[in-house]
Amino acid sequence: CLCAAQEAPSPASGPAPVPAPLRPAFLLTAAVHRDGEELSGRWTYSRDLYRTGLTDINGWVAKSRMQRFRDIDIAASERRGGTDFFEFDLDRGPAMAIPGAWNAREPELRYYDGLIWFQRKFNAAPRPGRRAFLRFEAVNYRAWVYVNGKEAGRHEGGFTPFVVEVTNLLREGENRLTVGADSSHDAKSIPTPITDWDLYGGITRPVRLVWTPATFIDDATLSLGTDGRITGEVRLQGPHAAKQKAEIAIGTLASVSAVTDKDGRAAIDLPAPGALRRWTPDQPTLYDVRVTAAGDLLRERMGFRTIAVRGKELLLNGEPLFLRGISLHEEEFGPNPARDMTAPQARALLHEIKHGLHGNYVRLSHYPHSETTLRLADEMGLLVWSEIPVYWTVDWDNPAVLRKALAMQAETVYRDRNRAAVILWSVGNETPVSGPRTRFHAAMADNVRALDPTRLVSAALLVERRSAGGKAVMAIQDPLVDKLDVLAVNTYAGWYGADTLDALAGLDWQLPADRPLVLSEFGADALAGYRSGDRRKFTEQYQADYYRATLAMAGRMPTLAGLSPWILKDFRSPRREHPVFQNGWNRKGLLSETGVRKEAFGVLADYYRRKANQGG
Ligand code: GCB
Repeated sequence: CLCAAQEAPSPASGPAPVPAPLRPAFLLTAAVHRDGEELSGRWTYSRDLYRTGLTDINGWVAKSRMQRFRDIDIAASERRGGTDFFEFDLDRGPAMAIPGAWNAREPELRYYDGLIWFQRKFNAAPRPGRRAFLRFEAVNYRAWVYVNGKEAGRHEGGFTPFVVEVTNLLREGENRLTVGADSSHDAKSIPTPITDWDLYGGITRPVRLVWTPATFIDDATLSLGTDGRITGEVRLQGPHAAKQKAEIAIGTLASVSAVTDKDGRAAIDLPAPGALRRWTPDQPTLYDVRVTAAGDLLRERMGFRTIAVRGKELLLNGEPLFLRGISLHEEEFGPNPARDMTAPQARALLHEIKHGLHGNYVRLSHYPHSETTLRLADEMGLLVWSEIPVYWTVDWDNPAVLRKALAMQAETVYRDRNRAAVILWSVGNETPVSGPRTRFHAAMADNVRALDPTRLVSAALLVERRSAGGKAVMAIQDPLVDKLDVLAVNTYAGWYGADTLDALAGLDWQLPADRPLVLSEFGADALAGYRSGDRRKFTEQYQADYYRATLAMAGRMPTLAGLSPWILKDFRSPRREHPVFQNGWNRKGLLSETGVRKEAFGVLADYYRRKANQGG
């Protein structure tokens, strides 16, 4: 939870030293497999653009009248004569489907950017000997959570889960859950308001009420190392968390036990069983992992594989790997995405990558995608690049902002480290080089390595174009490369800037020879169905020719280990307002917003089919 992050004055010289890795108080790993219920469905709401519900002017205006989270039985008050005065009534407010961004739910909320209060009533009596938690998969961007009028927790960060304990807040019968969701971003938020995607607001992913025993298994993680051992940790929480025997079974292949220390942690270490089938995109074998301790049972589905770098090669299970991928925003097919990614929608998108494009890899940009998507990547066999929205501009000099980034990163790692699909943690996207910026990213790289030494670290860097001896030279001039296992660059030559498509053949790429390179982005807009006889920008032909020229250029890069062009499908972006071609959509998709394939889709699919046949 980022709620504790305090504002501190900006020092003159870059962020403060790296704080210890931040671990959320509760993780409830594999929440979908736990005892509980989803609080999806119709939630009532009340807009609050002036933030009255949070403002208490010396107990004057808002306190008595406008604080939506108060546990007021307005109907009873009205039966008594209606003389009490409230300027809210969430029981009779309009309703919308949760999870989902409000922008897509009501036309009048399409561009609403601010605070909305949501209310959901549910029946849940306290259960003797059991603990109750609310786990939010994502509220964009800040959340205030109240149960029966009392604050249960707060969170900042629009794409990572958070858990609040509500054991002592529940009452017999009807309970009132009120959530303030604030979509506004500022110079100190991550991301800032300057992005190229829609900053959808609201309770965008599921909310789950989870029940546990008093002492319970909060987290368990396992991973296969290049030394052939499976290591990990089980973590209990509760009054009897210490000195408990934890038993871990990996399908029917192996079982092992360990005893928790005084903090409720038990380290796991066993040789990989001989019959273990390594997870690969072609054979994404997952095992049922069962952890028992203190009378609690935790179930997970896990794959086991290794990922490493050897010189300019990427190695999956010791074998060279070429990443045949594409970038993806979290937007389902359709003209009005609400970012409420359901399993069928996520499956359809990943299916296009895996079977339409012959891909084995997806860059989940520019923020952690839904847990549903990550679990499907594991199941369907798609390797994943994961990133948090440290994007373009961030307040690099501000230690409080760095702390937010590190916490967001920690929440992502703890959420997804059991997904075999995830191989890369990225620490930034297209951030202009400067001292404070590089120190900020370096702190993130150190943090993510400390949190998860089993995966690779990368960042999508800017490429510098200069002229030397009459030639155009493309080079990475970025001290951050020292912190990265895998180099990645975004390149748009032939789309932005003066280079023609024919010029791409003459670009001279000067790249470090000792490290794998991924083209993390390249792309060109095309309006689906728009064609012309010539090479005109925004036509399907131009985009297809652009792909041909860029793929040919990529073929000349000796360290190339993968591609994730920009992007699978058109996505909403308020930055893109060309009145003919864009109208609020970034058109670099290989698919239109409704899923229609553009010509370039076939170009990339052919390229990947050939690569796959060559074993890459
Ligand atoms: C980029 C950004 C991506 C944009 C894309 C574009 O480099 O990383 O977020 O959407 O370019 O379309 O310009």
